[in-house]
Amino acid sequence: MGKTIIISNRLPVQLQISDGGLSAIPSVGGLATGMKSVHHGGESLWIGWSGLTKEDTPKELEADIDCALKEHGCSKVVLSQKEIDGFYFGFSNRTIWPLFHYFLEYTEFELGFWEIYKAVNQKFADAILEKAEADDIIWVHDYQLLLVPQMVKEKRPNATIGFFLHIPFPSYEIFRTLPWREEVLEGLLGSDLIGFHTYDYERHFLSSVRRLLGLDVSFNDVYLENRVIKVDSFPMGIDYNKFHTAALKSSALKGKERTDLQRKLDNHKKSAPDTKLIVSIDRLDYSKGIAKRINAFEYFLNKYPEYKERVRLIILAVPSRANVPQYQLLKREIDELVGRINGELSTVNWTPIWYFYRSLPFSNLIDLYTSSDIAWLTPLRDGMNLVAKEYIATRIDKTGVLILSEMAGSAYEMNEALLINPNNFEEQADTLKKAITMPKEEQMARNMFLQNRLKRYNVEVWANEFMDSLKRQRKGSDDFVSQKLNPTILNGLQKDYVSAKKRLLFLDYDGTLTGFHKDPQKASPDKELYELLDALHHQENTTLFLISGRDKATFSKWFLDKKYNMIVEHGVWISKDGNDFKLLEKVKGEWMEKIMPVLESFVDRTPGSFIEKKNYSLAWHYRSTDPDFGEKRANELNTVLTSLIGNDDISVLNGNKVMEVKSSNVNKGRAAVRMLGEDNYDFVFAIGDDWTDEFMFQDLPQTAITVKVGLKKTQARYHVEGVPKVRELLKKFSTGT
Ligand code: GDG
Repeated sequence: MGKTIIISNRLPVQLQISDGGLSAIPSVGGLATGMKSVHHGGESLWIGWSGLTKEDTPKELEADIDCALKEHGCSKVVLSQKEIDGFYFGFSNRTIWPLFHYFLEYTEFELGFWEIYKAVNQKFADAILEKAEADDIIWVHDYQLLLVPQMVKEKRPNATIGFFLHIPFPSYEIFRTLPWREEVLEGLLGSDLIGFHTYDYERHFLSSVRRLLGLDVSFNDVYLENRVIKVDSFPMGIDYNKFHTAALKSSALKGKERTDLQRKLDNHKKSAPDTKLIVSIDRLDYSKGIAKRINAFEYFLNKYPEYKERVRLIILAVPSRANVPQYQLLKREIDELVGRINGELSTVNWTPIWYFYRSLPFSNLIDLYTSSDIAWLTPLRDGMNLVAKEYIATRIDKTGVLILSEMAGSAYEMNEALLINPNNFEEQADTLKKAITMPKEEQMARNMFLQNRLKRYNVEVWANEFMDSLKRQRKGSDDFVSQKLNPTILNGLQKDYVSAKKRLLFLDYDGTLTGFHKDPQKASPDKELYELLDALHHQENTTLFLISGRDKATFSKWFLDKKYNMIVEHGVWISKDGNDFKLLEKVKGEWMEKIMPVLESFVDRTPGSFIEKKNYSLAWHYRSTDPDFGEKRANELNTVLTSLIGNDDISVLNGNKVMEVKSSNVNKGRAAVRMLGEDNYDFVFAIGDDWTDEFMFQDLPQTAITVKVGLKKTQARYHVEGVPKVRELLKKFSTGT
């Protein structure tokens, strides 16, 4: 196994230049800590931006910077101020961030930002391509690098690539407003594994993939022509021990050993033992709901005035993205709100809100967590929210109440917290009261569960689970159920073909010889296909059958004068040597009158679907419907039909975006076996793409060469990737070269 390459917008080290000297200090952020188990020793490389623009990097320090980064297993991507403005402050934080957090009103669709975003993503991809070797594992992080997976995959189809999104993935209705939505999805689909914090983000993503790209999705697998992509949720944890141990250590410090902030908090608690401290910590970002929280606090104090002078809200807002206008406005709004409320409500002994607009050292963060009776976190939308988890981890005596927004990803795992809707002030006011008056035993009981969970599913487990899943995904694609028709096998098959005395070929049509079309009538054969079929058909000692679920009128139109042998409607009709179709199986058709109205009612209720009436079967096509809706209706129809047909001799076939009702005694397998019995064949070949072809794969003898088109589970011995590969294979047979 090769090395691991991690890619994120920022490197996990801070470069500092002072007095012409250089230092590189490891960051303490969640991601950097989480990746420790993955990024260690000489087996891993982290690629990202160093934080210094090209303009800010003194030429004479370039080599030193590379050297300092190398010591931390890092390699830099050089970005100019213009690139940072367009890529980071522009597309990442003025388009993707607001859009993915459901702030459509703040979302800017600027072509200029998009162009720079693409170019910078290419820079990151090139940096990976320069360093990556064949068996390396590549893990790309977050919304700044959505296009990188595809850019790497394009050049290195065999690379193993994972992607993790740290922010929400919005619902289809929001995502589809993005002018470059297809490119973004395709960028992500360069990955082999795509991870999200929650199942909801995962299903939103899958829904967009189906609706916008029309790709097949089965459970959490996305099927491309030549590979399968796994999509899964991996809720990110924290470094539990780090926070818990820091809290233990800080509580053991005495007098002057304690930090300044801790001593001030201690004094405050001593002077007002009944006052409850409520803390909230976030980056200053509109998604975190800080302004709403302050308003809700005022609402609470007005609704329950008895708590005036008995509670205090500490707000730590960490400066963030100050170059983006929306953040500057938010800063002003919060400054004004805090000023107004403190101005209106303060007394000689009491200021309702303590507001810090800065970043504090880790030790002070611990002081705030451990000294606060309540943590109140009200994001309007948050991918995960690690602060909620950190607060719980620092509660060494298990007391403390966490009030958490339902809109945070972490709310899914933290059911024992008091969950609130941040837009509901009434509920928040009542919840604050509940938190203030919650008995210690209840606090401890709730936190015991939370702590156990956070301890178990920590950030290291998160990173390892993602990596294990990515490795499994890579292995999985190597040993797929059927064997891939690689060049060696293909050459072997060709040899057998050439030396065979009598050959029998069964070729399915749609999805095998030609691609799908929304209107089945438009999927007519092209010139290349006719030439290929002619070549096979005219070969000596070769019996070729087109075998399809199609109706005989269409196939007569397309192929009768070509004199190819044909079996249609899954085995009901047969035509040989250009003769008219004859019944191959005795079938009843009376049931069709009863089933037709049922299908018609489904057509009425499912826009885009239609019925294809064949002589002995009825097919309900739903390829042109909304994919989610179509699947739902197909399930419904399946239930209705199976209850209707009971023990009758008819059955329902679920094909590729089509449900077909037909006589049970008819299928492609039965038809193929009948043809096989007509002569002594020593080379039998069958190829097809959907599960109606599985009957052939099952029923033909073991010696037959059976080939599935696509990557779905199959009874066939081999698989090929798609229509172009099928044609290549048949060409090899037809030319004998
Ligand atoms: C994104 C997603 C997702 C905060 N103030 C200080 C400080 N912090 C640390 C906290 C915590 C981290 O910053 C903030 O993490 P969050 O998860 O709360 O939020 P985002 O920064 O928005 O992160 C988020 C996350 O990615 C991970 O996937 O959870 O949803 O938006 O670790 O402790 N640390 C120090 N001083 C501070 O003043 N030292």
